[in-house]
Amino acid sequence: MRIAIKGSAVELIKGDITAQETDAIVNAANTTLSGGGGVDGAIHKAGGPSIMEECKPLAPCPAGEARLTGGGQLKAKHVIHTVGPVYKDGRHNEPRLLEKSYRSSLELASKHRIRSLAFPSISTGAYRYPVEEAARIALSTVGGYLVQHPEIELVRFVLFDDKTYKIYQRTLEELSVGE
Ligand code: AR6
Repeated sequence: MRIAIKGSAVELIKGDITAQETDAIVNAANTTLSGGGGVDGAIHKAGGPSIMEECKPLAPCPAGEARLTGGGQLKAKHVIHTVGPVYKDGRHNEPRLLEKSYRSSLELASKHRIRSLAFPSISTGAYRYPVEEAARIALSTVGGYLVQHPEIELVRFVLFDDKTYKIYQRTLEELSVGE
């Protein structure tokens, strides 16, 4: 699925973030930036050890912030590492932190002339954020940013499983209708 926002595009695909050829891919990291499972493990495995070396002096990265490294052996030239909130009950600032994590990643992209980037569904794996709510925050934050920042040409969400893809699709349809 693809929608236009002014001159830019938001795309949803099912797939593996490490295979993307966008200028940057976004890592769902943790504050230590020292690797982990899920997206984080897959990116370090596919990108090789240089990414970890570059991460060391950039840690810690508090929830909501983002850091930039090269892409090592990945097709993407850059990796934006961001840390989403661990979901407790939705009353511990989780929505604001998740929004901040998308926004910080986009701002870092703008600053470094990154034109296209691919996001995973931040916080909805090990960090247990409910996907419906996370999808709404992810898509509305990105949509709002693109309206103001035409320098970003493409934001692609790379969803790993059918269920997550379908929820993002439904949410994007609802948000587009509501515009
Ligand atoms: N490509 C795209 N999406 C993926 C991939 C992949 N290769 N692998 C998993 N997903 P998670 P979080 C999906 O747990 O919730 C790490 O250990 C996955 O199915 O990667 O932000 C870090 O070090 C889910 O939908 O990120 C942190 O400690 C989504 O990506 C912690 O996990 C996010 O799942 C961060 O947890």
